[in-house]
Amino acid sequence: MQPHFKHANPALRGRDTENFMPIHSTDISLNLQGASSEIAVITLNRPAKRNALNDGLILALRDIFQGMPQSVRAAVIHGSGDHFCAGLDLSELQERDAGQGVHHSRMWHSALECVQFGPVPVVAALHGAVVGGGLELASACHIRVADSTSFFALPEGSRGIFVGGGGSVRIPRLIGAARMADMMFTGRVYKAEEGERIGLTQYLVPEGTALEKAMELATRIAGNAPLTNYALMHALPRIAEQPADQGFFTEALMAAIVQNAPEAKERVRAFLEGRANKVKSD
Ligand code: 1HE
Repeated sequence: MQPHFKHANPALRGRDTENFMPIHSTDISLNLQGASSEIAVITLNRPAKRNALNDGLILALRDIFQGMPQSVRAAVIHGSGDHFCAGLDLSELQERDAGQGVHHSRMWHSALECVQFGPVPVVAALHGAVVGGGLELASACHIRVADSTSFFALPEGSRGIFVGGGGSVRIPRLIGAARMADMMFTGRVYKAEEGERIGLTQYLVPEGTALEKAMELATRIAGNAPLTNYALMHALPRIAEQPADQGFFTEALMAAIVQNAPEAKERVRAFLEGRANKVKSD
């Protein structure tokens, strides 16, 4: 079982966002946490079906990111029950013709683009099954924290289908095309420790603590200058795809824009005047 995150301020605990925007699925929820409602906690809430992603849930996920309240500076996504996510809801996998198949996959793409290139950085808190479309969703997040019960697989290979939620673009960028092909060819399942070793996740934590760790990280991220977070989400992945010469130039432009923000100047001044934290090794 995942622990339920409790904020220090009881007034904000479990604050519902129905006043901010409609969510057209009971299978996903959004709660704001933090003293200024700066952390969005998004819960896949379909444990009886292992949080399998049906169309309504994917569209609701897109809507949450498109309508994120202004106060939010970082988001955490996690699953209720014993698993993060069992991937595509296979009961909805109907007979589609080729054109419908393209549109269905593109619908997933647009939703997961809203996660990756949305308003705020997203930390995925993973436990249990992180498989198929569940791994595709996790791959669209910016940081992945896995507890020791997590396991990762792409069962599409054995179901006679292919990834359709952007997995073939994002997963090779994390672990390489050869490892992804192996997962799909052979049904290989990576355990939590292996997932961290090969780069699927950045943090490995004890059972039941992924959400707590993800909240800690999101709180730190929310304290960054917003323009720095924006550059990390929107400039860094593009620079990483550019030839070095263009990447250096884009970096220079982004660095100049970010350092010009009044908040950046104040943060640097605070350090020089001994008012800011030093970098510590522990
Ligand atoms: C589901 C799904 C699902 C569970 N769609 N209903 N994904 C998969 O191929 C993974 C399929 N699922 C599993 O391998 C296992 O369910 C788990 C390892 C995730 C969890 O096992 P367990 O023993 O805890 O649960 P369970 O008993 O298998 O499942 C509980 C219920 O959830 C059961 O329904 P019930 O009515 O009999 O209670 C399952 O049928 C249901 N369930 N997973 C529909 N995925 C954009 S393209 C992405 C392509 C893909 O993601 S393909 C990979 C699909």
